[in-house]
Amino acid sequence: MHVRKHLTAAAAVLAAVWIGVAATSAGAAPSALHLLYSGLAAGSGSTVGPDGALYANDPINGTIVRVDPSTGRASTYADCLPKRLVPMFGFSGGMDVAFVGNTAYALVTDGHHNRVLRVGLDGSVSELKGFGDVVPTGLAVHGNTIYIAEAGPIVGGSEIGKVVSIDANSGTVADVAASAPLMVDVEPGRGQTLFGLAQGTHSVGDPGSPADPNTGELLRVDGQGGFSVVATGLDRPTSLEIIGNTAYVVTLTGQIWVVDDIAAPPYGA
Ligand SMILES: [Ca+2]
Repeated sequence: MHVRKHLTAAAAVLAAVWIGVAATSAGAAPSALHLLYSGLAAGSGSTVGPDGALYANDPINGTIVRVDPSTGRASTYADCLPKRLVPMFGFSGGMDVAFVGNTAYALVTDGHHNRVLRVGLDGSVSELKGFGDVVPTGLAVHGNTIYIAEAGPIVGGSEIGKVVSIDANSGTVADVAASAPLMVDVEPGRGQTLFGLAQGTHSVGDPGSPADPNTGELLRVDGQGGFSVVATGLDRPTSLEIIGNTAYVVTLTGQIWVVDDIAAPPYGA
């Protein structure tokens, strides 16, 4: 009941919450993409829980599904969330999920209002940061730094997305890496590494519609204001999680894909 109350209270907003990751193995080149799970009606938002499992939000079924990151074995964690009214409309009302301690929070991006809201543990809501025409789509917190993925304004038919940082104390915004087509999420990896998820190119003019199939990319922030490519050919990815040196990509179509060995030592140091 306690969880249910918080899920409902937080479902109308977007909050900045990031969960720490555990370290596992090192490696050289990234592995080929492989499928972990395909049982969601749709995927929008995910996190790593306090138990080290993946928690993926299914906005069509109104559920949060727990998926074992090693075996792909899945179970329903919560089934009390509001369901998305327009099932395949990728961003409007697109929910995310996060944990604060052992409590789950369901989050909704209000991308077209271009702002990031913070939900207090008491359910209070405050505006953390307002933006111009950039459409914040994903975020991660690392220490006092908040990383935001921005879908970006449409230029020549495609969103020109980027990753920015916000200092949580001063509110100062700085560019981290640009540009990539329709950025939808950002996650820190091992060490100083930082990764972004680009949904891909966009032949439909409506900025609320998903990217073209199989044009998504997993990108690594290169430390020089740009990105390097880790994996391509992702089908409309919506959110990214990283556990150790492995990336988990949730797609709009409800699948979870895995890329192992996304970075090599010295991990951005
Ligand atoms: Ca994420």
